[in-house]
Amino acid sequence: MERTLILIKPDAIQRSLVGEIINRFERKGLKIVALKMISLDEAILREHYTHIADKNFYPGLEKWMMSSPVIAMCVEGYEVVNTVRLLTGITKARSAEAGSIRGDFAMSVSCNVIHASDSIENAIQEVKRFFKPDELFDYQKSEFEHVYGEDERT
Ligand code: 3AN
Repeated sequence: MERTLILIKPDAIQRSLVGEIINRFERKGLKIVALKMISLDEAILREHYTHIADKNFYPGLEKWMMSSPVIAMCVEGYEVVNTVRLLTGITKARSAEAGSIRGDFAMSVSCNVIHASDSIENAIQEVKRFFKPDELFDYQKSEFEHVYGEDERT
């Protein structure tokens, strides 16, 4: 089973959307294997956003991502990286598909409520970046018997 990283960003914290967002992932049938509130610093943000660190909007993004704590989550499921991106919606939230998290809860390109890993390779790196091994929990979720077919559960 794949694992992926989700960050619930400062706008979602300020707008009291944390429960609503976690609920979306739970209702989809995903398994939460790690969850914590953390404050980010320049170093971790520069590493996390290497691909956009040279953009003119980066200093504002960095400042904003440090403006409040964020919630970091790791969820597990069959082909979950792609599923979580679909549930997230596109970067420009006001054009994101209705029914997606950004489509339902945000209007902005910068304040777009959550981050979700965009590939399996990045998910592996990002989960390691935000969680120590002992913060990730291996356990059986009995619900999986009803969420997946037998061939999808291994
Ligand atoms: P995504 O989060 O959809 O994968 P990325 O990786 O291109 O998008 O961008 C990372 C984050 O940088 C976005 N979630 C958003 O907060 C911010 N961002 C991206 N593009 C812009 C932009 N043009 N102006 C301001 N902030 C942006």
